[in-house]
Amino acid sequence: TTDVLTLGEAMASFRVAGRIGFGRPLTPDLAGAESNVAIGLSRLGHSVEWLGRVGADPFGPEVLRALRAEGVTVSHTVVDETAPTGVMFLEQRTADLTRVEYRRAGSAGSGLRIDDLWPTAMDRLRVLHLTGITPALSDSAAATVARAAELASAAGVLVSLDVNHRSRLWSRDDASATLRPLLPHVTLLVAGVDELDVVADGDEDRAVGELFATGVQQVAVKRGAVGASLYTTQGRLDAAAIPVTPIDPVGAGDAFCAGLLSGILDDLDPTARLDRAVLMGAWAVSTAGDWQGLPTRAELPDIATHRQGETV
Ligand code: KDG
Repeated sequence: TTDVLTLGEAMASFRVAGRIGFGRPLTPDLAGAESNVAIGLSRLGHSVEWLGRVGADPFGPEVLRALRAEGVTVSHTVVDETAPTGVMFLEQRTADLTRVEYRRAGSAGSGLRIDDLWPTAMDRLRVLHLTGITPALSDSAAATVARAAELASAAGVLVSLDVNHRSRLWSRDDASATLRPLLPHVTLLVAGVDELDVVADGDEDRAVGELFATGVQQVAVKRGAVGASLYTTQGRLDAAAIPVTPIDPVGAGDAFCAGLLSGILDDLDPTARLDRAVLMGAWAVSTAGDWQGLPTRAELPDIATHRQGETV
């Protein structure tokens, strides 16, 4: 059985150290917020399926190969013969500043549609993980996210939504108008501290109260290098970030989500759940790539227990 289903667009990403320029080497790799979460969960030992569409170009099979190699199920993924796999470019300007350029309008991934959900998709599932990126891709992708959320909540599956606002894809107002109607189906809401206003109004306390009033049961707030908070019906918990040397923060939020969901799947209490999320975030920040440096379950605690420069 599959514990977690996630859906979205997985892309080929091309990274450059420094600025993009002719003659500068680009390194191709797999990117995509939902596929990053899927890999994070798989490395922690959970069974996870990713659903999406890729093109029949050199990138599509490579995306699927990378996911399979990470133990992620891709058996319902559609290969679209008529549209290209989405592509993105990442300029790593400094250790903690990365600029992104997308080429994903009209991509295969953005063609995700309700028919791609199969009738038994929610059966025996424990978690459906969604992000605010997928609904930004197209009307059909937004409709698919909405339908998946409805089907999952009706089936008693925990629905997690990471707001993941991408200003290069849509405005805050558009994101608000599309994401707020999903909230009655959402169990766990994850947001950066500056993203809460996409889904609720007022300061943090009020926003969290508003989210709980829609039926959300857990709210995780990411504060980058400061740490994170988890609000549950038992109140607010704070965790400091683990001090690490930043190498590449891209993917930290996805790793955080994977840690939180892993804690939920393992029935950890809220404190231990938040700790696992923070550990995962620290791994992502202090290793290169979106997901490449994520830990196995056995390695997970090492990031908090080593001394600087220590060889383990
Ligand atoms: O969270 C990391 C993602 O930003 C990256 O992998 C690509 O999904 C992506 C996006 O849309 O920015």
